[in-house]
Amino acid sequence: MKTNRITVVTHNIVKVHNSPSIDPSLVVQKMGEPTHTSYFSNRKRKVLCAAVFVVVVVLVMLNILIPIVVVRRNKTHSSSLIASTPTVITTTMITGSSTITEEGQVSLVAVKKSVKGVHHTVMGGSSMEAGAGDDSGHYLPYNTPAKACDNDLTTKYVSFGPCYLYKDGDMCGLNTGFYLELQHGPTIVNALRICTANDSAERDPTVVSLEGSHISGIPLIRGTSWTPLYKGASGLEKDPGRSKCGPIQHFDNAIKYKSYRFLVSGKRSVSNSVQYSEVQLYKF
Ligand SMILES: [Ca+2]
Repeated sequence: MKTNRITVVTHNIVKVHNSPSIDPSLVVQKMGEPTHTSYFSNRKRKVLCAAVFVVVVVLVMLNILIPIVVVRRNKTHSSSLIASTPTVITTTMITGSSTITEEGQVSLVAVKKSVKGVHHTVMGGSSMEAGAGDDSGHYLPYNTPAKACDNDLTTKYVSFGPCYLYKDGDMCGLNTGFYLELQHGPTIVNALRICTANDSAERDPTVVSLEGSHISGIPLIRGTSWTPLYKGASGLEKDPGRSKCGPIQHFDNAIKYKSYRFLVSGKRSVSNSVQYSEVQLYKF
């Protein structure tokens, strides 16, 4: 019995042995020629490859686009938060062993931390700069004008005005004060509050004034730089006690000023100076 034996000679040729009944021209063919079955297999393969390619492209695009969308949303959210941040901030006041949070209080952090002490200065007039020392026209070196703006009731500003350490009088300490430019820029101020120092109630200010200015720097020394906003009671007419704040004094103002000048023109009693632990400005 004869058997047909097929040998693969090459990748492209098939040869049939010992089969005289089969015409070799019918069985020798190129393997690469497509049959009906291989045609559909190739088509399925192509469709599958195309589908995989589309899925890969979609996944790549999602990986790129999703982070971009998230980042943009976060940026938009952050921008809206920044835009809604008020210029008036909440600050914390140090009161010895405890702290008090004040709503609506304007930060008195000054540009370049510069708080200029003045003496012999009245509302609407030019400023006479005060220095550190214990003579007339000076303030005590450890009780600087910056101590009236540091949110700390345990520190104070002591200014002699026309007097000095060992001379008391009715006018001592009057027409003194300070001015500064707000670090966070122009802000509306329509209220103020004064806080007493740790001792010497006779030095408490009873009549004060506040002025605003759109100017900054050296020209602030000119009286014409300033617009009057308030002159009147300090709120300390009735002594609230040592290192305590008086009631808030309100006044009308709807204009933002970048600089403010505070002056004292009345005090409680005979003394060698005027002193206070804090001047607080508010926007309501
Ligand atoms: Ca203080």
